[in-house]
Formats: sequence, C-alpha cells, structure tokens
Amino acid sequence: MSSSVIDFIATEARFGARNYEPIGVVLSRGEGVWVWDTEGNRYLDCLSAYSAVSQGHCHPKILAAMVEQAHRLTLTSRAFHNDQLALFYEEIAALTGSHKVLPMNSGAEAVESAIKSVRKWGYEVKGVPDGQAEIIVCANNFHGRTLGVVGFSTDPETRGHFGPFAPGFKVIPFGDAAALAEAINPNTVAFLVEPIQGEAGVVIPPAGYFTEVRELCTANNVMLVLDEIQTGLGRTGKLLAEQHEGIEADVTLLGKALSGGFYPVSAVLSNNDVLGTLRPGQHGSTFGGNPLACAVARAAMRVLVEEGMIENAARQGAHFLKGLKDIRTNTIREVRGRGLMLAVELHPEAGRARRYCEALQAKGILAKDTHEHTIRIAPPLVITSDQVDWALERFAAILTQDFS
Ligand code: IF1
Repeated sequence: MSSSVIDFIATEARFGARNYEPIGVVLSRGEGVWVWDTEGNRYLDCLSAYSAVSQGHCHPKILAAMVEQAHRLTLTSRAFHNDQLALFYEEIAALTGSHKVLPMNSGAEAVESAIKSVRKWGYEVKGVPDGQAEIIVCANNFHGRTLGVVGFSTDPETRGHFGPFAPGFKVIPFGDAAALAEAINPNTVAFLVEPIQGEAGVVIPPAGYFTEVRELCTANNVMLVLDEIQTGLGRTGKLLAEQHEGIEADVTLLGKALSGGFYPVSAVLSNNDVLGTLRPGQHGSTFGGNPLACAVARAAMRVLVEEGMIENAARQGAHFLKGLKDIRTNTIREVRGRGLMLAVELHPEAGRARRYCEALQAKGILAKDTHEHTIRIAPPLVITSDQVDWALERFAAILTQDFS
C-alpha cells in the first residue's frame, strides 16, 4: 500500500464520524462497470453504490446533461417555476404510468414524504379520526436513516439509542399475507413494504404474496406503498419490481438510480389522490425538483430505456444467478436473486462474509457483505456476458476457499 492510500483512510478515520467501516480501497475514477483506486488498480463494481449507479459509472450522456444544465441554471427553489421540472414530471409519469409526482432528494426523504402524504390522505379522504392513522410495515425492513424511518426499523443497530420515536406503526412478518389481513383495522392508512428486502439480504417473498397483498389493500381501502428505491428502475430485470408480481402499487418510491448516481434525486409517485391532499406550504424541500436534478434524472431515465439496460439486467441477472448456483462448495448456504439484485448467503461456519469480500477485492471485484454471512452482488445494469463470466471465475475461486 502506498503512503497516499494510508493517508486517505487514516484522515477519514481521524476526522469523520465512524458510522461506516469501508473496505480498504480508495477509489478515484469510474467508467461503466469498472472503478479504479488511487494506485491504478481496476475493479469490477459489484455494489454500484447500493444500486444507485445502475447506468454505469460516469455515463457520458448523463454527464453531458448534467454539465449542460450546470452551465445554465442549477437551483431556483420551488418559489419559482423552472424549465426542467415539467419535463421531468411528464417523462417519469409516462415511464411509470403514474399520475402525480412529488420530487425529493434522498430515498429516506421520499419515504418520509410518503408517510406524511398517506396519513393526510387517511384523515382527509378515508376519514380516519385525527391522530389515529396507522401504517403497517414489515420486520427486517430498510427504508432509510431518518428518525421517522428508523423508528419503525426492527434492527437494534439501526434504531438503538435513537429514540424516542413517533407512534403509529405496526410491524408484521415479511411475506405473510395472513399477518397483513390480521393487522389491518379501520385506522390503517397504508402498508409500506419493499418488493424484495435488500438490506435484509435480498429476501424474495413467496410467489403470490403481492397478489394477496394487493387484494387486501384494495378491499380495505389501504394504500399499498412500494419502496422501489433499490428494486426500481430495472434492477430486478423489470422497470419496477411490482411487474414481476403483476400488480400496481398506489404509491411508488424511487431514488438511487433515478439520477444514475450523479446527484441525489428521489420521487414519490402515485396513481390516485394521495399526493393530491398536499396543499401549498404543507410540504417541500429547497433542492427537491431543482433544474439540475431534473435534467440529470431525465437523462438517467432515457439511457436506461434507450440502451436496453432493463432487458440486459434480466438477461445477465439470470446468467449470473445460474453461474453462482453452479459453484460447488460447502461454504454457500443459498444463492438468491432477481435480475441483477443478487446475494450469496454463506454457511455461518464458513466465516464472515467480510473476509470473502476482502479476498474478492484482491482479485479485482468489489462486493459488500451484509449481516455477517451474506455477500450482496449488484453490478451496474450495463454489465456484459463476458464480464459476468469474468466475475463468476473469481467468485468461484474465492467461494471454494475457507476463511473460517
Ligand atoms: C446506508 C442497505 C442498500 C433502501 C430502500 C430507502 C433507502 C434505501 C429500500 C434510503 C437505502 C442504502 C443506504 C445505505 C445502505 C443501503 C442499502 F444496505 F441498507 F440495504 F442499498 F442495500 N429504501 N439503502 O435500500 O435511501 O436515503 O440512503 O437515499 O448506508 O444507509 P437513501
């Protein structure tokens, strides 16, 4: 390791809040599926910034849109109109089939905005008595880091010592429609859920679960809010993960890849009157809907479709999944995935996933462990078949070793 690498890491450790424990690599450049460290070593990025860089690092068309817009106008606030917001609305609505859009910045802000909106809808449209609205969420959820959101997390690391928290949330098991039926009461305004639980380790619910969820929500006038911040925009091989289930959410949350990783852009989408309850002055954001964000998001959505990235995610995801399943080794307990949202769960006796990620780094692959024993794999959606084979060779080499 050169002294400059040690310096970056040590300086971060000295001044930064220690809320992360990064793998020991300092990145300075990216292009497509590849990133380079400060010493010029190249790695295949199998995390894509937690699925935000789906379009590949520094996509030239998104870059051009960002630079062009940055020269013209970056921020107006919503006190005035700008000439990008309407086009962003039109294009995201056409892409997703939504009627109303609320632009925000981070994913957690989109979640918070959805919570505020469905509560308001509950009081003003459904007729729930003031202050009584309930939202049902799932155990092992991950929806972000804000206080409102961590308050209904079930992970002690995520919520511990951050309370007191806001009331009004009920937790049920993920993938259990009977539990949802049981939990709904007249004050239930929404069910907030991830189509596939990401942080929990890429947990795919049983087939038919979301069909039942959709029916229960419709029958009880409960808004189905799908957090597609990680699963959306092609990650699972469809534009939205809900399409695998043949259902439509009432409210859809997008973030991450909505900007291709250039800028924080998120959105709440609804196909009913949920967002219609917000009146001037009741919600907002200095940066939400700014012209730079809108120009970047428009380009990010355009290249996703025009360059066939969604179909590629389905094709290469199936290829990657099969290749991982074909690796014969006692270290693997289960391989899971849909599209390019994949995970390898190790046997607890095989050692910590972190060790395998460090060994993968030495072979030119960056992947991230989650929950001690799971390696998450989520490359940019532009990955080619040859690059998947290149990665599989290295995964096979590492996963057949023992790091216990
Ligand atoms: C961190 C995981 C990924 C998300 C879903 C909302 C948000 C996220 C479904 C909030 C964010 C991130 C944030 C990152 C780790 C991470 C993550 F490991 F926690 F599960 F992606 F896999 N809904 N996910 O996955 O979006 O406010 O961050 O823009 O360290 O917190 P945000």
